[in-house]
Amino acid sequence: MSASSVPPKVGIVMGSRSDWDTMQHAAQKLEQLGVPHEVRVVSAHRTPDVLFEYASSAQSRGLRAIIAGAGGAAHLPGMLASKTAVPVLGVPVQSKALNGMDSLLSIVQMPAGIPVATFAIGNAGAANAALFAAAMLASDDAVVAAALADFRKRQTDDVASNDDPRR
Ligand code: RP5
Repeated sequence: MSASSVPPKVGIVMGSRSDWDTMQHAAQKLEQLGVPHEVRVVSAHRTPDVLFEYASSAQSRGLRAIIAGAGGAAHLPGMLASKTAVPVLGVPVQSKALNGMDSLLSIVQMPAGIPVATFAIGNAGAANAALFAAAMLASDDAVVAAALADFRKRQTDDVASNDDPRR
């Protein structure tokens, strides 16, 4: 059974379609690791009712983590976290005006009480949020644990087999 034909365990949401260039790196990683996931555009300020519905149904739909990417005044991850107990992993999207520093600070600086795990700005953050979500699932999913271990081994082998930068 493919990862996309079973109920999603991870939700990938983003504030705008324009965030997909970044957030596709999270989707690709989950795909590679065989983690069932879904992808949605959910805007905190343009579709607040959709945000509330998404967050309030996340746990009962079986989501174990939500990866939320947004740029600029990036309140999406914090707002999601305020409405669900499902862990929210925030990805600051690189903005044009401030290179993503605005996104980073507005996601990472959550007041005490509602945590959002915050990752690096841009593509690396999106990829790492997916790897982190997989690691959360791996504690009780042997298939995901094996896929993650295999990914890390291949990454290590790749460096070891190409260790002369002149080649
Ligand atoms: C945020 O505003 C989105 O997350 C996006 O990064 C940013 C710009 O959105 P668009 O104007 O490109 O739709 O809500």
